[in-house]
Amino acid sequence: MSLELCVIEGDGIGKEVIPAAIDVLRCVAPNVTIHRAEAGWETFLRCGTSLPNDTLRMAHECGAVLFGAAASPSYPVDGYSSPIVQLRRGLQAYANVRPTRYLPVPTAREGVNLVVVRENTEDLYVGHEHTEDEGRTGIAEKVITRGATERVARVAYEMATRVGRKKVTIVHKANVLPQSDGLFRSVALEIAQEFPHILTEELLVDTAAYWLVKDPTRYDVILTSNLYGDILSDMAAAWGGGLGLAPSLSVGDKVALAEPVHGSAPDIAGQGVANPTAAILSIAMLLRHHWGRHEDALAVEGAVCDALREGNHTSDIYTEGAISTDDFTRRVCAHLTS
Ligand code: GGG
Repeated sequence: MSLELCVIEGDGIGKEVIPAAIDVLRCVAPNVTIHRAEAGWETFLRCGTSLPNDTLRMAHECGAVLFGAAASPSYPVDGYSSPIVQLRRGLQAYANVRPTRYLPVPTAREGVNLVVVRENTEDLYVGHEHTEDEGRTGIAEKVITRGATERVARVAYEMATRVGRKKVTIVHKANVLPQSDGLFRSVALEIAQEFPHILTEELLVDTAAYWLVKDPTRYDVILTSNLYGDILSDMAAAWGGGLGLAPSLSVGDKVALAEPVHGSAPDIAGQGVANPTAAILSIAMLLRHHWGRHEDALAVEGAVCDALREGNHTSDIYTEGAISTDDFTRRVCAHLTS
């Protein structure tokens, strides 16, 4: 089968970790065809849009996308909206799967093995915001629908069933937001009934955050809405050793979008020191879940673990003895080609 991959490096360290991940992909799939496309803040400054139509078309055509990072400003810019949020919605890549598993680095916690399944297309991220009262009041609309909740819940429970996970924790704040989070809760619980072999529990998001800090090993699968999933998955990533090691895959009915959980990291961009592990492990998720190449996925994950176990690390893990993005990538590739 020929593999077609749309590659969008985006901003900042996206330009460093994505080429690294492609180098690793080529070790296991030398015939992959790469279609380059652009998106991000720099694209906006150059073209007046953060996600050109050509990019979205290419992403649709390939069906598989590797995205680096976006660097959206935290203040309103006329005509700008987040390219990654647009891309996830435009592709209807509606479930964002973010695993956190112990990796052999001193910053990771042994025994952690959880996955956050985050709804990816709605909630506050629909971006319906406005100001009133001459800018003294900011208002954002939170959208939760039955359809989007059903499909993300099915992804969570079907994945749990497929990979032999035992428990799904539904996370919401339905006691304060009964119309929106209340709908998420009731629809997720309805879907849960179709999967009686999986234990279901529910937690309010604040309690869920408390337990994620106190004992992350209590979690198996966390199913939640967009904003809570964004926050909880970054928290979880700390237990996996750090954001530099945290992969993700957004899945829909037709497409899959692999991207590291981390952002563009402007503080270290351009220095060649970014950790490519999250991007490389995102490629492994694409290999396994989208292309069905389980052996290749295992080989990539094994090579990353071997490289880390030997003590190879970038400076986000710890500074003493840290190596560059390229050197770390070479060590991973060496394990795949030896
Ligand atoms: N790779 C994920 C990523 O770029 N995260 C940062 C993020 O969510 N940015 C949103 C944006 O800048 O539009």
